Amino acid sequence: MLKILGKASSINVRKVLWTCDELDLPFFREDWGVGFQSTSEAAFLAMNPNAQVPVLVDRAFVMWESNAICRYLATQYGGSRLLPAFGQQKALVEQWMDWQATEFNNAWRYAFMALVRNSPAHQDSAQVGASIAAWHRHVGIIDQHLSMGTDCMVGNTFTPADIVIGLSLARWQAAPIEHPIFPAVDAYLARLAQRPGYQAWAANFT
Ligand SMILES: N[C@@H](CCC(=O)N[C@@H](CS)C(=O)NCC(=O)O)C(=O)O
Repeated sequence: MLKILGKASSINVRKVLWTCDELDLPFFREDWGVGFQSTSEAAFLAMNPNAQVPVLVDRAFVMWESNAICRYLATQYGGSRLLPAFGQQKALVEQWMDWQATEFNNAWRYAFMALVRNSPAHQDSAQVGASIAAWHRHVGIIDQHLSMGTDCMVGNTFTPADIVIGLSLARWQAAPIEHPIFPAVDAYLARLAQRPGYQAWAANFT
């Protein structure tokens, strides 16, 4: 059975858990990480030298980086169920997933750490304000994209891009900030909320 290492409170771990649910893949999740009592730090670092979760263990195969894990699972176990077979559509899925991991994530990190995690290291109000503005700007990019009339991030078929962007949008929606109105994003989140995977891994977390 697949083993997923990392706390379910981690948004990056939840990408992998939701992907498993979409593919009906049984998995075992364990709260592993540096400092976690039941593991040796050396053993964990041997699996992921970045000391971060998630880590996927698929028999003898070990990998890290949440979005890459989602793509691996879809390719290895999903056939064309989650990842489109057509090259250009698959490329667009990868485009949005890379954008989520780099541009979108970096936009909201400071504000999230300040306002939700109450991190003492993230209390510069100018940086909080800039991060909130960048957060909204990135959500606006998604809103504009979806307002062109697709149900999902790439066409009308649910893909791993919807998992990683859906989780990020759920975090934005739950954040204790004023939210500009983004009708296409609201409608998209309402569609995602129909899915058991969203209900399990996005709806009840910050
Ligand atoms: N780019 C990595 C980022 C992973 C990451 O930042 N993980 C956080 C949790 S969301 C982490 O492991 N933090 C240290 C810890 O929890 O011990 C990925 O997407 O997998």
